[in-house]
Amino acid sequence: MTECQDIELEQSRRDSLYRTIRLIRRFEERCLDLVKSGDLVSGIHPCIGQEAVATGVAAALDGEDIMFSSHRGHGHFLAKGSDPSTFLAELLGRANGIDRGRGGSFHPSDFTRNIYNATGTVGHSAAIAAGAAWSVAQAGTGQVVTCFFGDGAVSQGALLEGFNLASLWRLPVIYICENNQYATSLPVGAAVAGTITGRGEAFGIPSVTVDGQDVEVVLAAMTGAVRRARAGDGPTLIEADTYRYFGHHTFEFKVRLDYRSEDELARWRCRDPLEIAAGRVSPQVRSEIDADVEAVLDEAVRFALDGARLDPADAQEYTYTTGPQPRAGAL
Ligand SMILES: Cc1ncc(C[n+]2csc(CCOP(=O)(O)OP(=O)(O)O)c2C)c(N)n1
Repeated sequence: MTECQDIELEQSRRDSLYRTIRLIRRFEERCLDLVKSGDLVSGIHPCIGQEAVATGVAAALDGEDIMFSSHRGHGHFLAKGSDPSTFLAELLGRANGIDRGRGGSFHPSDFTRNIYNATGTVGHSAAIAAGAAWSVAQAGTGQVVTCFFGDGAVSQGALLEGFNLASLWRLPVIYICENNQYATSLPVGAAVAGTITGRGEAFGIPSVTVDGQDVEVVLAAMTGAVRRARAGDGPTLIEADTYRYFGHHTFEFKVRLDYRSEDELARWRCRDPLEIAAGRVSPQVRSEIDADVEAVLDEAVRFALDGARLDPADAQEYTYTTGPQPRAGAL
C-alpha cells in the first residue's frame, strides 16, 4: 500500500478541476455528435464517466512532465492542456490537427505538452514509459513520467516487464490503471487473477486503489506519487476505480453487445464525476465555466471542420524525420 498525500485545496483549484472535467465531458459529447454526423470517421473510444481520473492525474503534474496516453485518451490530452481546437482537428484527420491529421483519435501525440500516443498493442506503453523514465532519470531533468492503461492491460507481459525495471531502477514513473470494469466486453473479474495492485506489489511497487470518480481523491494519490518519484523513491501504481458510460467504442451505437445491465450503469451514474466536482463549486461560477467551455468548443468544432482534408498523395510525409527515402539500390 502507499499513502495518499493529504491535500487542502483552495476554491480556485476546485473551480479549475470542475472546469477540466466539464471540458472533457462536453468535448466527448461533441465528438459523439461528430461521429453520428459522419465527420469523425474513425469513431472514438469515449471516456465519458472517467473524466476525474485524467483530471486528477494531470493536476498533480508540471507542464514538463511526460504522459503516455491510451486508446481512450482524449481526456488525458485535454487535462494536460492540449488545445481543444487543434486536438479536435486531429481527431477529424484534418491538416490543421495537432499531428497534421496523422494520429487521429487512437494515436495522437502532443509534443507541445509532452504527451505521447497509445501503442497499438494494449499494455505495451508501460514498458516504453519505463524507458522514458530511465532517460529523464539519467539526464537528471526532474521530470516525472505517467502512463495510463486499462484493466485489460494488466496481464500483458510487456507491462509486467516495465514494472520490473521501473522498480529495480527506482524510476520516476507513475502507472495509472483506469479500471473501468471491462476490457471491451470482458468483465475484469473474468480476466484478472488476483488483484491489479497485487501486480505492482509483486515487484515492490507501492500500489493503491482509489475512487476514480472523485477527482480530489485521485489528485491526493497522485500528489504523493509525484513527490515520491521526484525524490528518487521510484514508481507508484494507482488503480482508479471508474466506469465508462458509453460503449467500448462508438461502433457499439450500431452493434448491441449485451455485457452489462442498465441497473449497473445507473448505479455508477449515481456517482458521476462531473456532479461530484460540481458540488464543490458555486452555482454562479459553475454557469460561468459552463458558458466558457461551450464557447471554447464552438470554436474548436468550427476550426476542425474548416481544416483541409488530407491528400492521399502525401500519406508518407512526416512518417520519418528525414522524409521517406528509397533504400539504396531499391530503384
Ligand atoms: C495486445 C492487444 N490485444 C488486444 C487488442 C485489441 N483491443 C484494443 S482496446 C482493447 C480493450 C482494452 O481494455 P482495457 O485495457 O480495459 O481499456 P479500456 O478499453 O477499458 O479503456 C482490446 C482488447 C490490442 N490493441 N492489443
